[in-house]
Amino acid sequence: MAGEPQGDCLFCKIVEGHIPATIVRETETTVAFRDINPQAPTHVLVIPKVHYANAAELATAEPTIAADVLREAQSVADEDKQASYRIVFNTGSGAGQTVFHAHAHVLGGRGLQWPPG
Ligand code: DGP
Repeated sequence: MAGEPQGDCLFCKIVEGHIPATIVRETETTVAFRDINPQAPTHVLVIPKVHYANAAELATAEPTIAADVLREAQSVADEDKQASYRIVFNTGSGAGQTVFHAHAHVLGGRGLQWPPG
């Protein structure tokens, strides 16, 4: 059920500590950890501890936690001393989403092209 831990979800397993990750920040509602396949010097994933398939579902069900994710993205950038950064929410497999637990990519530390690929 949405909002509940999913046994087959990789990011739920990271939240529960069953899969190791390089955690950079943790709050009551979120975890931030370095992406296993970094695309920039700063590439951190900020996830809600609760399971929703994507950012829109999270924002609809838990708007306060969705705001927590955005606030944590800024904190990650601050900790990595990135004055400029990009937040990406891939939504749907056609957009490159591979893990269906809402997550913000926080990217910084290099020039970022626009439009993104
Ligand atoms: P997306 O493609 O938007 O669903 O992003 C999923 C990201 O998750 C992708 O950039 C790679 C990252 N990732 C996948 N598996 C792991 C893992 O086991 N550990 C960590 N730290 N990141 C992972």
